[in-house]
Amino acid sequence: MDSFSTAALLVAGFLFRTSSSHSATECYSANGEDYRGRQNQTSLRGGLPCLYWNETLQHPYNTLKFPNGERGLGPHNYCRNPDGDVGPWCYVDDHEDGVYWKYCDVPTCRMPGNLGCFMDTGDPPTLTGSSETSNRLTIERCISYCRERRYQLAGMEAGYACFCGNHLDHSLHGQSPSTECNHVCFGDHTQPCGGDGRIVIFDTRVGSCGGNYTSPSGVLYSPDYPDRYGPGRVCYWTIQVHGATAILFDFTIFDVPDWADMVELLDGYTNQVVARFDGGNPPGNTVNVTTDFAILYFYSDRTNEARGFAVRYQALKSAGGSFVGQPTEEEPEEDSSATDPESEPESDLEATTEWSNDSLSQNSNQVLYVITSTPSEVDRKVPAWTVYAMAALLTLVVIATVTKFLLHVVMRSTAYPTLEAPDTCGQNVASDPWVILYRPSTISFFKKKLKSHQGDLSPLVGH
Ligand SMILES: *[C@@H]1O[C@H](CO)[C@@H](O)[C@H](O)[C@H]1NC(C)=O
Ligand SMILES: *[C@@H]1O[C@H](CO)[C@@H](O)[C@H](O)[C@H]1NC(C)=O
Ligand SMILES: *[C@@H]1O[C@H](CO)[C@@H](O)[C@H](O)[C@H]1NC(C)=O
Ligand SMILES: *[C@@H]1O[C@H](CO)[C@@H](O)[C@H](O)[C@H]1NC(C)=O
Ligand SMILES: *[C@@H]1O[C@H](CO)[C@@H](O)[C@H](O)[C@H]1NC(C)=O
Ligand SMILES: [Ca+2]
Repeated sequence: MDSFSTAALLVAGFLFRTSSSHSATECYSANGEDYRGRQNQTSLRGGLPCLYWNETLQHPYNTLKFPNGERGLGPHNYCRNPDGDVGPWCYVDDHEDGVYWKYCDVPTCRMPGNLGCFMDTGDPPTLTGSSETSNRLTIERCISYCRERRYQLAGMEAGYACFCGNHLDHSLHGQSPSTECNHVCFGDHTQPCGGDGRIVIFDTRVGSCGGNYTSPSGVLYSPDYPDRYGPGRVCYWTIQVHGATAILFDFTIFDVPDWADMVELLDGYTNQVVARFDGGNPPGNTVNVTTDFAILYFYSDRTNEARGFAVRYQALKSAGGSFVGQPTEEEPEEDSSATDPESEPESDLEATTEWSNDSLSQNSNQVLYVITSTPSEVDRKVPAWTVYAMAALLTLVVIATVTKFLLHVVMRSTAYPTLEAPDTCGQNVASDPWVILYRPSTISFFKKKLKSHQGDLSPLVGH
């Protein structure tokens, strides 16, 4: 643990700067269910054209079933996520490949705080800090795991693995289309948790209970976002933008139906409440806090949790001001802890290689064997670990053997006889059941189920 705490401290001053700005994002949810943009093909580069939702009557999602624009459907062919899948998708006409729907790679649909989907070969690993695996992994669970350990970045891979770090080297780990990070989180099948050799990386400030923001614009999320906020939460965020005459707040998501839970915006100097929202009084218009210092307050009682909120803020400067309209990074990177942002360009190569050696075995293949074990067993930061290595290995072998047997039984008893993908699963069932859980084809069992739950019995699924 010590070497990692030290490493974390060493890099605490390093700032992650994304290459892309989210100022034009069209999504604030992790899975793009709020996407209402106009991309009408599965990819901007050589994608398939989407079918019109008013012409997909043989499928579960069409304008006949949702005639009033529910879930964003309408007489158009834009990518949507009407069924709580992990990303926007659309029906496509590609019967030759047996595909009838496909995920869309929508570059403009990435929630602020999601830094993107990256390659992770494990050599060197993309994020080199602590890690855990969990068959109940969600985005929030991984983020809070990393946040508790004071990391700035949290990455999810293959649906169940969580990696922490403070730095991401773009030159070593190229960015991938969002669709390659579309494996479901094992703990929440509506959230995307990376992919096979692909890691989706989040800023650990997403979903934190409180924080201090100083950049001219940004996005704040309710505690535990994108999971539901917990009971008994009391959180404060400060937004202080020097030189601003006003700060505008715009709630892009507000799902706080309980009248006993509330969100308040306060003048940071006088502590006067400027606006108060709850289930009975949701936000309508933009809120204008006419000072350079605002406080956002959130309270939840002991019952009736919900998804929470996403609120975008933008500081205004009086005539001649430089904030307004200026392209700004929405990541709240100018945190008070960051003393010298400009002196840390993206040249942290030495640091990366330096850390990669004392890192855990981050290779996905190795992680496979601890999938059903408790998270702490991955945390192999034991001093003099060589002493324990043999014992640990022995334990893992025993666990693996037992679980392999159990899983074998489970996989047999789970009745998905028509949904198997013989090419990928057939021989692996006998040789290594772990691969079954790991393979994308297995994960699409869930998807097949999701998309077919309204009576669409076609087993054809494409990626
Ligand atoms: C997609 O939209 C663009 C612009 O609205 C249009 O030119 C194009 O024909 C559309 N493509 C399909 C496949 O509908
Ligand atoms: C679906 O909507 C498009 C665009 O409004 C329209 O051109 C098309 O004729 C509609 N199709 C049907 C079957 O109504
Ligand atoms: C925000 O600032 C306050 C006052 O300076 C400090 O007490 C608090 O710990 C800070 N919070 C975070 C999350 O940095
Ligand atoms: C917010 O208040 C400031 C100061 O009163 C004013 O200049 C600005 O126009 C207001 N903005 C909006 C959108 O109401
Ligand atoms: C890790 O350390 C070993 C031996 O100290 C060295 O040979 C290897 O190149 C190092 N790997 C990395 C990625 O730094
Ligand atoms: Ca409540």
